[in-house]
Amino acid sequence: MSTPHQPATFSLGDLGKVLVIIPTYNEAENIAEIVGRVRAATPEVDVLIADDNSPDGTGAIADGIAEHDPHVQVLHRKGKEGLGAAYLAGFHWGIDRGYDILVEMDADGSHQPEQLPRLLEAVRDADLVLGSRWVPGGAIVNWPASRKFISRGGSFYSRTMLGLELRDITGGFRAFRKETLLGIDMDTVASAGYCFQVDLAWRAVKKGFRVVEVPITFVERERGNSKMSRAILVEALWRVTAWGAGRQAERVKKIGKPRDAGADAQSGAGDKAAGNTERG
Ligand SMILES: Nc1nc2c(ncn2[C@@H]2O[C@H](COP(=O)(O)OP(=O)(O)OP(=O)(O)O)[C@@H](O)[C@H]2O)c(=O)[nH]1
Ligand SMILES: [Mg+2]
Repeated sequence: MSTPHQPATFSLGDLGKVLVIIPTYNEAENIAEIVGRVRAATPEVDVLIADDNSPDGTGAIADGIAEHDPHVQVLHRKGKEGLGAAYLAGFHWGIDRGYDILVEMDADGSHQPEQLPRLLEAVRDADLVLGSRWVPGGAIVNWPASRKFISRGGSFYSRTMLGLELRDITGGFRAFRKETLLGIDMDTVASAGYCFQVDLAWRAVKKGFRVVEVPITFVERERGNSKMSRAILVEALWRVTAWGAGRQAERVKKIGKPRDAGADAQSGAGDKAAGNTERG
């Protein structure tokens, strides 16, 4: 790997039960390594591989890993339904089994398990922690300038349209308290690619949850194929635009009304949560 691995000195302490959910579609070349790294970096956490019946046999490899390690489980899903649907199924699976913290992590090595302790430390004092490429200390390895521009631009556009102070709103290396997921009506979240991540973070801020960002070094995948597509990008763009327009319409409606104490309290909660993002 291009970045040094840290020793496994992290201890969960009173954090509760932690589940790292890894969604997979055709990650046969990556799954064993990533699970091994998670287990080495954070031996107390459990791993759930949520596989969408990958044609390359990822599901069978995952079963083989689970057979030898009681900390690893596999959720076999019928077929490819997108990253968001796999995560929702994983969140429900984990909450039903008593997990307190649910972590999102890609299988392709872009999210480094050795940095998971940072997210887990931060979630002791937060409701949602975002691994962030765009806060001081955050970095990206092996991305062309064009890809960085799209990611930064996407976060900037979402932040502006939705009135958020978060720097990296499309990233997918995150730690949620279960109460956060239960509090944001997660089953109605827009379920494709980047929208899914934007929608989850935006809902958490709107509900007044404490959302913080911690710097991560994101490493471009070295093996296997990306599932990112132009369609996912275009969907994110139009959805964020529609959400932003809806938000502006709400604000205009509120300005037209006499002052309403309930509305003020709600916007205050959102401001407080967004302000907390500065701490990360
Ligand atoms: N279960 C499931 N997992 C998926 C699906 N689509 C993507 N994934 C997984 O989600 C994670 C992120 O997908 P990537 O293809 O790496 O997408 P990305 O990180 O946005 O794009 P790249 O930076 O180009 O790799 C990987 O672990 C994929 O295997 C899906 O439909 N179902
Ligand atoms: Mg990737």
